[in-house]
Amino acid sequence: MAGLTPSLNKAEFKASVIRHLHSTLGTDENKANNHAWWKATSAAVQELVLEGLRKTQKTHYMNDTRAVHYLSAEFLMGRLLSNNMHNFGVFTEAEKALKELGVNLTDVLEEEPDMALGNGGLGRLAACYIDSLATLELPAIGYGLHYEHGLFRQEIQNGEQIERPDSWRDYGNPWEICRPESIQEIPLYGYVETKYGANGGIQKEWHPAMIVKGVPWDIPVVGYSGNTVNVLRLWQSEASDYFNWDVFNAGGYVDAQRENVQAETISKVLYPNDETEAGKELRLIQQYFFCACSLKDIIRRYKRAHGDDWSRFVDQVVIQLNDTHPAIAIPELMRILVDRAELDWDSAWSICTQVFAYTNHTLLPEALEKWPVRMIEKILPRHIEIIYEINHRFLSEVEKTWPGDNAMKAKLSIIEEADEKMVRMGNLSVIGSFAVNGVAQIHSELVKKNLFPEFEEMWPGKLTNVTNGITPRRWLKACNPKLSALIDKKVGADWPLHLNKLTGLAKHANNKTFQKQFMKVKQENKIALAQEIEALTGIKVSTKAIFDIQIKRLHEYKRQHLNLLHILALYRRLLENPDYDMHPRVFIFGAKAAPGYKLAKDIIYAINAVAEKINADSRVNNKLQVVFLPNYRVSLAEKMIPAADVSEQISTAGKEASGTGNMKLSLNGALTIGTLDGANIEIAEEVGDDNIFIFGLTVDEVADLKASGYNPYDYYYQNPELKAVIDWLDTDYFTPGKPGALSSIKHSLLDGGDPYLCLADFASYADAHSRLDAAYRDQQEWAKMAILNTAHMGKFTSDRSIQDYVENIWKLAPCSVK
Ligand code: 9GP
Repeated sequence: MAGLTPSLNKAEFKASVIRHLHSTLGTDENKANNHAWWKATSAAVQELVLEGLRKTQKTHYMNDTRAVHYLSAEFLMGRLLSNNMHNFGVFTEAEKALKELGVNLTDVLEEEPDMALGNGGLGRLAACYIDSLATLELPAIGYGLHYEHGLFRQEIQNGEQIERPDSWRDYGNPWEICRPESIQEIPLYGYVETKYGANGGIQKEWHPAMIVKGVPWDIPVVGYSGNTVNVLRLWQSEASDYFNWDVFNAGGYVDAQRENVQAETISKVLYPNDETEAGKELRLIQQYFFCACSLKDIIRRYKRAHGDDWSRFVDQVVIQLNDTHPAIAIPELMRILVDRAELDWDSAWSICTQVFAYTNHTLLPEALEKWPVRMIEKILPRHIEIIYEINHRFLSEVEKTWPGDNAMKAKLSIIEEADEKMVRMGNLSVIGSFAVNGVAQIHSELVKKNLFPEFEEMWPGKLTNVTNGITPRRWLKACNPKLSALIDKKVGADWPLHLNKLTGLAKHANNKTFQKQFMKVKQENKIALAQEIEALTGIKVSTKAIFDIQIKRLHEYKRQHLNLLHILALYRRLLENPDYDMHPRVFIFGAKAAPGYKLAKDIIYAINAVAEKINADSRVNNKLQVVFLPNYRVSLAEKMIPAADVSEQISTAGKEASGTGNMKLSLNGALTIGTLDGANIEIAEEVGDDNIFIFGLTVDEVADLKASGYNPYDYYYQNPELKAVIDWLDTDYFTPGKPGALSSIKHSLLDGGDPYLCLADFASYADAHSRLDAAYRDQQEWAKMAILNTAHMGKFTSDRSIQDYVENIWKLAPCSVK
């Protein structure tokens, strides 16, 4: 990999920005506002990007490389300008160039809207992975949907979440390139005709009732060092001209218009569900649409080099299914191979099962996708036949393994025989893939033990683990420049490529000067966040306080309400004893709730109500503050994470598949308070038990407690403090004049059975917080622990995750681009 030689010096950069200001934007230095500067700067960087892209594509083509195709319904990219400049090594030169033009780069970067084409962890993981793929010079292409509106913008009004449309492209996007030459046509609905050939063979022909156009938009993905520039190809739906014209000519003006709208609706919005099944027809169409476009694109590229010879397809192509959202690609490839390429079933199936690999991201039953058979029948009539055929052949294998065991067949079948017959996309994904992975060690074990134990028995070795990772370029180098500069001095500047080098910090963990430098950076980051908090909410927080941060989607299993119960307990202790000894603490939240998830929205409302009360109560002596930052997103995370002292990772053990925020916060020197869940377990292994605050029931203890009949009332009656704070929720103390406004939370914790065991873990959580508070009093000791967190995060670079995929699943070779 080449060094980070700036590809533009300051003078060249300045000239390029001015040129774009003049000739791309038609303005000049005197008139330009920050938005124009952002566009001109982006255009200057995009010139480098496109040059890299052209070279990469040519090199890959010349070398006929095997490539991975990462199919994901979500890519949570965030902003690209700063990242692209860092990856090209031109950030500093650009900053200086703009400064000479009287422009502040930080202000310019703020102009860029986040590309929020994802919900949370799964989408952001995909974004980190394509960064690493390019950095490691691996031939790869990301495929997804070009949503017109990404994840909703969250406003908080009177404490409540209000969803507003996200319009990330309203003023154009400087990075994307439309590729009309690669438009695809995608069939939908209609019927299947069976044709009998002269030799007795059967041919199936799908007569679709609708054709939709898939227009590709390419977002270049710049690897760190700038050598390889891969592509993220996102499909936008449009009405197909020819189809529309027919209807129009026949006098169906209104129908023609309706079809336009229907076609364009497909890529209109990202489903804002996280961990919940959408169960909507449009969602299924979205999934099929982007899979079908992507497969056609993959095959087009393959055929360019290999014509109609399918024998090398499995050598050239591997397709990673990011969760079950793209699982419909399996029957789609079968359809192409059997109906169009006229391969026999066994040859086609052999190709399929050597090409697909599937990542499972959740064990939550409500998140495991199922589609009604009748819905697939209606939208994709040929695919349902293929799914039945796959299932039929699979069940005869089950019969061989468990002869006569019909219960087993019912359990493993792709078709769930309920009142409403359903297609189980998880089973389809496992059956159609050659490898299946979970995303953290414990999660992968649970996938084998609880979710797919029979598949593990049938196909030992197919189920495996790849622990998630994060790109250190975005999540340390770019977002925390001060800490990065300090690290550069201690371990050299190449740690973003070799994150294990951070272990070199460990030997300085006891050094008082280094501790001071490390904590000074943290303090400066806290001051910057405090300013942001004030700007966003009007709340002035004390920067001497511990910044305790919980940022993630709002879900009961993530237990923001456990955090809230503990805040209430601290508040109560302070009211009972104004001298109650605790270091001042600011609890900071960022979270979006799925719009239809009532209790999650109630929890947001409760956090805001409690925040308002506590922040206005002088009796707490500035020891306790609570902040809910609206519209949590990638660019806000980049400001919060460097400023965190404490990282809240408090899911019920066994529920969080991995988590990746836990890695980002720890990498930036925050200490984790967390359960033994997901990747927390591996973080604890890396940083050591002395440098993390673990609490709560383990996975096995959770299972035992549930099996023995968990009763939250036992904990409620046994712990007077817990009882008091839960009862508080029933009063109008936090919602004057509106008694009962927070009662739904109490109800879910008691009569609702407390499905995520908040009450069972409360005492242990509160105890861990007391330990944490005591530890913070010893600033040297705390600094040491924080340094050791950063030092031991090497394992969690997404480069390592990608390397694991490459070696164990994809079998890819890097291709160096000169
Ligand atoms: O909930 C998991 C989260 O734990 C994990 O870190 C992330 C990336 O693997 O995926 C999340 N799952 C989903 O978003 C939906 O299955």
